[in-house]
Amino acid sequence: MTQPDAGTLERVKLALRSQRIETPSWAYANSGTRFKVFPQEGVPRNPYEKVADAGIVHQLTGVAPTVALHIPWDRVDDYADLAAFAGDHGVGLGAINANVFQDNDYKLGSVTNPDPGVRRKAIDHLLECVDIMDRTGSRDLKLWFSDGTNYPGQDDIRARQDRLATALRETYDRLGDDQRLLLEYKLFEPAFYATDVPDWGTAYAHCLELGPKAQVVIDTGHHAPGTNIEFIVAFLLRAGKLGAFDFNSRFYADDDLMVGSADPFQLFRIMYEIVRGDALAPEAGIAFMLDQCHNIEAKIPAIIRSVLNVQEATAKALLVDADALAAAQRSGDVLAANAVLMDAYNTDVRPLLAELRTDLGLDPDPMAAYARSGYFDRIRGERAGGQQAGWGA
Ligand code: LRH
Ligand code: MN
Repeated sequence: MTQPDAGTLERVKLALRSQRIETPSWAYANSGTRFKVFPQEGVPRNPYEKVADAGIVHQLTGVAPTVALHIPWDRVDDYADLAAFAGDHGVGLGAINANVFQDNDYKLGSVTNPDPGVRRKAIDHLLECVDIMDRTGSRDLKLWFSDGTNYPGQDDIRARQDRLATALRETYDRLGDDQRLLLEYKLFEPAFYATDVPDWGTAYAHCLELGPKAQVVIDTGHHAPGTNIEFIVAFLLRAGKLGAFDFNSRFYADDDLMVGSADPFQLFRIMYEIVRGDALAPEAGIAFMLDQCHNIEAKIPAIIRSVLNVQEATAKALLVDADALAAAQRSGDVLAANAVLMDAYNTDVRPLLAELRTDLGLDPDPMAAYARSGYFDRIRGERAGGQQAGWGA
């Protein structure tokens, strides 16, 4: 196993400098499972405090310059003011996530509901989110639908697809020239028989039908166990229909744990397809977002750790010797080809990343820097009173 030469290390560091990871406002607030959401000291009480926490994550990592919002969890009177506040904290407002999964009216579905009045209400929320994007300057409208059924016969699977397509079409046609619609799929939960957007194929087909401003979101926790997610990445990249990731990790279902914590090798394989597809740089248009909930662990350190996990997987992916790999693949040398990938994966990239942070004028160890910053003690004091923000489930 040869150590990467200086030229390779410089190439890798240069690529890592352009990495951008978007953090989710809701991961700074209380979120958990259907059994219990454990409150924590210092949790934000409003979108401004969530954005401030996103600011410290970017300040310490240098690669998390935007924060995704979720509506209505992050509804404010003045989005331009929130955007200015975010700017003061060194971050921008990112994807706008619609929420048509918590209103009582959506029991039998939102945009796919048998009741046209309920469908209208859901579509109006999606359109309201585009209005908000006009005010926050966000490019992406992210749509996840909890819509589905629990029992065979409960509703007509095809009719629900027609209703979904109608809602997506009206929303798509409302988008501005520089705006996108990102469609997220999920195998199951909260629906337990048929989910209306259950897999990448369904999302891909709807996005093809809609047009170039519609792309697929891969939430890494939304697949059946054993799914080869990097295949989906490679396929959608090749088709020009991969718009974004919701990064997290899981041992069983949609566990929403820290990305890279349950399966760092899978994250490496995913980032290798991104590197192989020349899709890491912001110009490639892929939004790398986290979508996690930190029910028992300290939230800001968990998000910092998650950003570092993505950086580490990306650095390893960038170290893959593409020429050696191509040669081994061409000659059908299975073991040699696998070894090229494993050599990169088994490289300790932490010294390289520490060096990169020093080059960027950052502390080489953001976790230690956060612990020393006194930020938690400050917010614990400042945020003692009031109602902690949460996902209100
Ligand atoms: C659904 C999901 C979706 C978000 C929500 C917080 O499971 O992944 O992306 O809206 O989590
Ligand atoms: Mn998600």
